[in-house]
Amino acid sequence: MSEVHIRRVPAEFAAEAHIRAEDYEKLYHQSVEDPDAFWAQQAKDFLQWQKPFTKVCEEDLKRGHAAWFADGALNVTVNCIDRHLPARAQQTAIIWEGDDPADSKTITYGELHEQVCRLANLLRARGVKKGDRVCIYMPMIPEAAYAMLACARIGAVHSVVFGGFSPDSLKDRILDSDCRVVITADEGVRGGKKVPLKANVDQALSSCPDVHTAIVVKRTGANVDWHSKRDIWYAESVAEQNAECEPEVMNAEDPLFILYTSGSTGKPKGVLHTTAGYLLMASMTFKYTFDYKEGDVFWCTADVGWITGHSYIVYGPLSAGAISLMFEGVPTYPDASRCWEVVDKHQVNIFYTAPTAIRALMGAGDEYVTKTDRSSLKLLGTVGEPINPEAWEWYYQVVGDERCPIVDTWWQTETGAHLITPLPGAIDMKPGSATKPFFGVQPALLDEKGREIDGEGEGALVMKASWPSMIRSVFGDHQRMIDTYFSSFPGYYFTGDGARRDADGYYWITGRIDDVLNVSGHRLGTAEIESAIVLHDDTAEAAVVGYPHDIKGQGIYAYVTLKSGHEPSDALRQELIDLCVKEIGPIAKPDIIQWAPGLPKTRSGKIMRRILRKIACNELENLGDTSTLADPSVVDELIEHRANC
Ligand code: 6R9
Repeated sequence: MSEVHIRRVPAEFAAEAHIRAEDYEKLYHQSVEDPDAFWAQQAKDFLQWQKPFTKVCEEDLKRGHAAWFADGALNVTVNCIDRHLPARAQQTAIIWEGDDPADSKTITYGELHEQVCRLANLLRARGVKKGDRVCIYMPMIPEAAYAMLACARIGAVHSVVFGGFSPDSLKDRILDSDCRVVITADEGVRGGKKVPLKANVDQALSSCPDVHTAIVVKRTGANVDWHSKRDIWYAESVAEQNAECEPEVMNAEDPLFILYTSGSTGKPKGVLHTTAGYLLMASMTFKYTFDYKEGDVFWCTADVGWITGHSYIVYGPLSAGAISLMFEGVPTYPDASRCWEVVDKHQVNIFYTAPTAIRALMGAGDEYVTKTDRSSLKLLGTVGEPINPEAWEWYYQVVGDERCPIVDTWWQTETGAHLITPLPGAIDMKPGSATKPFFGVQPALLDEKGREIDGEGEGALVMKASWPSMIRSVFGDHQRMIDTYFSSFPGYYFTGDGARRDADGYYWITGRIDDVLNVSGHRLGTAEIESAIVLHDDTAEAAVVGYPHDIKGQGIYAYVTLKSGHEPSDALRQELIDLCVKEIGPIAKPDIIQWAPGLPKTRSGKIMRRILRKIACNELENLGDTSTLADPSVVDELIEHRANC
């Protein structure tokens, strides 16, 4: 391994930080020695309760069970809005920066309160009750946050579906969680292009007869089809509603939201998060990982359709009374200076993005960065995939002028909040390492036999104890949650990632060890893409693997076998790509399709993905044992016709 360049916590930063090295050691120790006392204190400090809790944690990881603060009651929006009003009604809650650099506005906590209450009342008026599911399919506009919070206000469970997903994906998600109401917009705007959200909803809803209401924000004013029994305009309808709305009193363990994510098998799962534990960790990690101080402007570039947007655009920042910047566009539009121009325009102090964006901007050239000022920046963050040290150094030196610590935050949809991350005033950075566990988090590495590895080593990354924002269920299929996360290694939560621990106890995430791809920081199951490809009449079989991609981290490499009598062609290749886009969305577009007369299979018929991965990665010298293959000659054939990448 090349030598690791340790970046020390800058002394000036540490001096002002919420958590310094000695605090981290002490608090971490407390948090794992006496978790109940630690978390009880945090839950009192960070959250406002309508009914205090007397229980802290009940857990039995063997059954995948955890409940936190179970007899307490609170409302998330009281915590994210109402309790800030006495001091911050006039303070900005959300800065919105449109796709067009000329478009921006601010929303104060007072305005946020009014908007959320009006929409919550509208939902109630349309029959939505506590526990009902509401689908949100929106562009990155403030109404997306209002919609999430309006659900939380009345105890409805939101299911945000990323606006880049296709009508088919949207339909599957609406049906799976039985949403009866959809909140959307006429169109979205990203990078100067329009996204036909309402048309996608119309298409999806043609197969969702139980959806009785679609609330439509007018974003572009485009002409859209109208179903007068079902569709209502957002602005007109909320204007008729009362500006006050009594918050529903929620039990700590009542569901807050469902968010679909890809796994190694089958359709995406609806990860279910509950109220108090989720909010506590979103709030706490927001404050400590980003060392957020009163008045700082915080910008997370994620979409609200992903967990990062949930926890670090909406719930974390707003629960802390922070100023959260929401960006509608993309980092390269109008050009690769956009992020830094937005930083200067709104005097952003903390900037949080994905390695794929950093690599893309790095590729565009330093001058896009250096021509901007960026002196407002104090801290930088990354999330979504491992960051290669070269991109880390560029981010540190060119974007942050060697002044801003970088927090490389490891976590998942299922974890709700950061689990392994530097705390910037406390933990020295090593480029490429997510460093150390957050308070209360107890990672372990297991070998193939499921034994814990002590000290330095590499293995499957698991958690030995629950944490407040742990996944509680897979919506509609609790057993699937137990099977996916709690069965491979009984008594542990299994992350699906591999990791290495170095001599200093730092964690280095090595990537997924299951059949999940990470393409530009987006999770995709290989099985989902394969199912889309084999929907085509000409295809017999498909096997999808990842391969290293300079910008995306991983690219999608699909091996496709055609039915006999069908010939490969460029037109067919395009049809298969289009099918993936239609079934899943543009993020699932295969980068490479290799026609495969046969796939390497064991005698029992299992596809040997290990071999396909090596061929895709061009690691041909070390294919491992191929003697168990039913027909070893297919490997030579695949190598001979390997696609160039
Ligand atoms: C938050 C989020 C989760 C998967 C996770 C891992 C990868 C996320 C990472 C990272 C290395 C980091 N991942 N953060 N890998 N370093 N800092 O991305 O959630 O979309 O559910 O993806 O992303 O493989 O298992 P999600």
